[in-house]
Amino acid sequence: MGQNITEKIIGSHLLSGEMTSGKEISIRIDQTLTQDATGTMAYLQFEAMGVPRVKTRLSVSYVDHNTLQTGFENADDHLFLQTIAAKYGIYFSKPGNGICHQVHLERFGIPGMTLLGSDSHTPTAGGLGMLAIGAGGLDVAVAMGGGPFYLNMPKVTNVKLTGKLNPWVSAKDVILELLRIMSVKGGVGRIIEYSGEGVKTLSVPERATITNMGAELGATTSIFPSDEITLGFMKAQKREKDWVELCADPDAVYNEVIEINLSDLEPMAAQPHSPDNVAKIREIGPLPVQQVVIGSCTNSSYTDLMRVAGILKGKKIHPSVSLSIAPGSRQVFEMLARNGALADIISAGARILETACGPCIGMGQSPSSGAVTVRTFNRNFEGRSGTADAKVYLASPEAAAATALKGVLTDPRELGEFIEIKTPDEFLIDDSMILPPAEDPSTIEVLRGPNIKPLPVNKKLPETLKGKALLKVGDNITTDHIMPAGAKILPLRSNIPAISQYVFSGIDASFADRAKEAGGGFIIGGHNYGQGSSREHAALAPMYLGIKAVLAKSFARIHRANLVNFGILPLTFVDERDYDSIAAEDVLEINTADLGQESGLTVKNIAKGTEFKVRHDLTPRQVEIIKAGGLLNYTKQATGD
Ligand code: MIC
Ligand code: SF4
Repeated sequence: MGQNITEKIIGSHLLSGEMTSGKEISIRIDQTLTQDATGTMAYLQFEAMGVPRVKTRLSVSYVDHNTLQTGFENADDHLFLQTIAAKYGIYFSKPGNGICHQVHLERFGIPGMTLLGSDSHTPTAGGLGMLAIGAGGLDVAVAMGGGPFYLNMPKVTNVKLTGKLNPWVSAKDVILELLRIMSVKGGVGRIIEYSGEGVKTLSVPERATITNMGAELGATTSIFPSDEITLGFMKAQKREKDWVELCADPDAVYNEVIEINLSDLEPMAAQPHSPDNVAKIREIGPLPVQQVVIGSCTNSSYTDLMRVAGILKGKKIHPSVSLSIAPGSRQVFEMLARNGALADIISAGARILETACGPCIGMGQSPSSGAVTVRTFNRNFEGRSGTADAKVYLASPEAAAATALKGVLTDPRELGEFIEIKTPDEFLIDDSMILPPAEDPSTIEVLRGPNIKPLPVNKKLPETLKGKALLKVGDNITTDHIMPAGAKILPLRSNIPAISQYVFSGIDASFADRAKEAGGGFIIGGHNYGQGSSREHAALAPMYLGIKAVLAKSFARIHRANLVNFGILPLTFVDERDYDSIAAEDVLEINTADLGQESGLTVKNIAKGTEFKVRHDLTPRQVEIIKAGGLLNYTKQATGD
């Protein structure tokens, strides 16, 4: 029987288990990436493992999230990251060099290889035919130390693309259409594999926009074939020696197939406050817009910004709109500057930001109260922009630029003649802001400013967990709800005692104090609890506050793995009606002696005098991790340290 691309790559990297969907497997990781907001923890964890040098083929540490330096904290973190990278054999991409996923696509991604990144949009490299997965920092640290990456073998969903995008319809519209079809939960436990005639019509950056936002489907990753188009892109990056061809066998089988005819698509937008709340722009109706932001790892490639420049050329933005643009990488930025496109953008009235995540993670450019903001990003969760009542719409760069000119949400087809932009035959290559590791590690002193606090340690799992249901939340709670980001909180990513004060602060500002006072307790969640980012702080900080278990209807993959890594039990209701029976403040008791049994656990609701069953679906290995109080304790136990 023929194989699909997923099976080919997993098969050639398989270390344990069988490729049967739902079963635990482990794979060898060729490359890792980290970004600064998750990286400091990942490297502290790597350091704690005592491995002298990374064992991957390539590991890169990027600084792109916390680049707004309003105090010493972020700059301290940058220095720590630079020195620890030099010491342990890791390449260091300096702040200003670009967003991790864009730079990795340009300079490092290799078809057929595996990449594990401490950022949920790591699947961007799937646009090159790489199996690229987002994970918590601790999983990435283990991979850097040469350890396997464990996951449940996903189902493979084949998205068959036919036809060709019409003028002014964009790669963003392809993934918005898929989000409309599948929803933010639809990709959970799945890898989305693209095939069909339509693939040939999409450039690598377009494919990367699509695989990037596969994260919003909840998918493990998304992947395109590696073909002539991939070769062309890699040639233009002077990396053709790394190219290999990779496609599914003609008789490959998939768990499910979805067909999208590219010719049928129209410009769309995701409306507040979820990436799957998708509608056609022409049907959303006249919507005055106060802000437009173009950038992020989803849509800030050279071709994206050249088209934006072409739309803006010789025109001025609408007087009531503020337009900000952040190029995805220094390569893109410098090319725009040299060919004059940047001048067209500036002349139209855009505010130019540094090449970084910036507004996407609430680092500046928060909109005004109640504003409508149209962004080319991948997430529009409530409050993520830094303005609690802002309304964020996600759309293509073409739609964003048209909107900036008109002052109302605009279908780019209204712009008239299409602006054709080709992928260049040669990109401008200058890797001088990517520092190679030191040849002699003993010469490097790791610099730790006062913002870098030691890792908190967890205790072994007690036999009885007793505490209050500290908070009850609904479906689709994001990691932005659990552990908010933004300019004020992000600088505390290396300081768990300080950042834990903000856990759930947008939902219930008293949460952290109540949790501390009660000596910990439980969180009650709905479906898809923990969707969104890979930030392990959404597990680590609750752990620090004494949270012992989360009882939810279902979990998002990365967050569930992070909970396990930090010794917090992820439990699901056997009967979802039991969710309704719990009230906030109820005292619950769970006996964990049966953790190893298939039968699940019993939860006593002391307040109500009732009891109900929950499942944990942990593998035997995960049971041991939870019992030890998390993966670090477990690894130390296993190695006898
Ligand atoms: C995000 O887009 O939410 C982030 C910031 O890139 C996160 C990582 C983080 O929280 O540091 C992600 O997507 O994993
Ligand atoms: Fe950065 Fe935004 Fe991409 Fe996350 S989604 S990596 S914050 S640009």
